[in-house]
Amino acid sequence: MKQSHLLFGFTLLSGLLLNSCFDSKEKEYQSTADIPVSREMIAELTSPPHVPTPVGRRKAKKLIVEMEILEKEGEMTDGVKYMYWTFGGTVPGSFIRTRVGDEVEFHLQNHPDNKLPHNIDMHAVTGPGGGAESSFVAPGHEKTFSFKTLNPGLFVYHCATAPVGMHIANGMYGLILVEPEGGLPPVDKEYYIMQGDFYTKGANGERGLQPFDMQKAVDENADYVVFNGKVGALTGDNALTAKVGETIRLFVGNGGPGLVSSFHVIGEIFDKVHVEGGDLINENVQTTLIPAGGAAMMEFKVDVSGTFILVDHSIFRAFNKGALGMLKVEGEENKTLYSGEIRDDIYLPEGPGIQNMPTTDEIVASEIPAKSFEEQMEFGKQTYMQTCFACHQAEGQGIPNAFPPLAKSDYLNADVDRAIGIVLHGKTGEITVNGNKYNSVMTRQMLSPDEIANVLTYVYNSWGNSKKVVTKTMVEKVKNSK
Ligand code: HEC
Ligand SMILES: [Cu+2]
Repeated sequence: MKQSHLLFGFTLLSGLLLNSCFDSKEKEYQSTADIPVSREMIAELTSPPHVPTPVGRRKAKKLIVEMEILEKEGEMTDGVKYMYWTFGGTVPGSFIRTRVGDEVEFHLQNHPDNKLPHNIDMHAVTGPGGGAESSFVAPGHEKTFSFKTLNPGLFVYHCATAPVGMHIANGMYGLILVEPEGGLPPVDKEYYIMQGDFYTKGANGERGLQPFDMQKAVDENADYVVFNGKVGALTGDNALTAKVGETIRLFVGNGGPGLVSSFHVIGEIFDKVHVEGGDLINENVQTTLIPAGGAAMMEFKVDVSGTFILVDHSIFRAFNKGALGMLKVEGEENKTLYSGEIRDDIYLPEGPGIQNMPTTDEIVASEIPAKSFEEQMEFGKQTYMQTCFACHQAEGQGIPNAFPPLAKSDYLNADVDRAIGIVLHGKTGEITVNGNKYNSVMTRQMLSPDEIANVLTYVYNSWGNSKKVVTKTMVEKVKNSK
């Protein structure tokens, strides 16, 4: 059938019968610009990490999008507030899901309580400024414009009001998906993630309402690099979830404004990546690059249970600036695919071959026991710098969301025997230290009772802690009580 026939039939009847006829014939259009739209539909918008229902086999429609801009205070991390500028009240902004050929009627509303004018530039738009020129809207006003989605793919949208960098840095970005005709192949779970870098007057972790720092932004010297607008948006109770055997699709964008993301999921391999959000599919990818103002779609099947950590593999951003999320996969373990630790052996290249790791009972202090408090402190500090430092840091300050502080730790100071037990046996499960929750793993430390007594004495007598002295006898008592 020719295009003119289709259009003719459509205007005459637009009935079910003809709609199903379009299903098979739409591909015959010369260009996506010619795809006709049938009926109107209000777009479903979702806040991250959720995405709207897939388009499936629906026809191209006139799709009404109503997006409200809200300037509102939020929390960057514990105790740190930030004035976010948002599309739809969240960072990133509401997810918009369209299909190729849709005619999007976009209503951009600037809430009357907002202080500034804004607009929107959608990378899915073919037209001047991606819509920015037609959508510049003052507080208390609404602007309407429309566009046709010509190219399938995953696209970034953002505010483009001067100073553009500042509007983006404050959280004004999101994703708009244009599905191909017939929709993307179905998967079990879909999630929406967007990275962004934030620049605050105070250093990372400095409390209070933090204003935007223009100079740091110009220097691309970010204090926070985060997924979904804040530290911890995708960790702990907010973690993404899945079940073993499911296929996951991630829609990942990067709002920037400054930094490029090396997106990686620790312990997973992307079966498929829609490179840069377009049609090109790369397979079996470890880390995919997401440019500022760009996006990518990844698909992978989760075969093994456990917690998988999402990071920007510019790794200090993950562990020190917040670019860390979690995907918790529930289900059966699969020992064939991943055994877990099988054995922990001592490796001595010049020794008598492989032996089993001694239990703490068999560990004998290599050094002469400390005779005084000063010696305990000295030896304890050595052990601390060799053993504990990597996680709990030089001044016992820990690392937010990963390693709890030992400095002024209410948890530590409340119970000496419990602290001894943690160093003896390790610790996992949720604990609260100074009001913050941690749910991680501290492995068993291979230390003698003397060394444990010294290191804990050092910890208790440093950084504002309760100045307890821990003796070898106390350590042995805890050890034998189990
Ligand atoms: C590999 C990283 C790592 C190392 C090394 C490590 N810890 Fe921990 N530690 C942790 C984690 C993670 C937790 C929290 C565990 C949880 O969430 O259940 C923790 C918790 C603790 C706690 C209780 C919580 C608090 O902040 O008071 C104490 C006490 C502690 N560690 C002491 C030590 C000492 C002393 C050493 C060195 C002998 C040490 N740790 C070495 C990671 C580590
Ligand atoms: Cu703006």
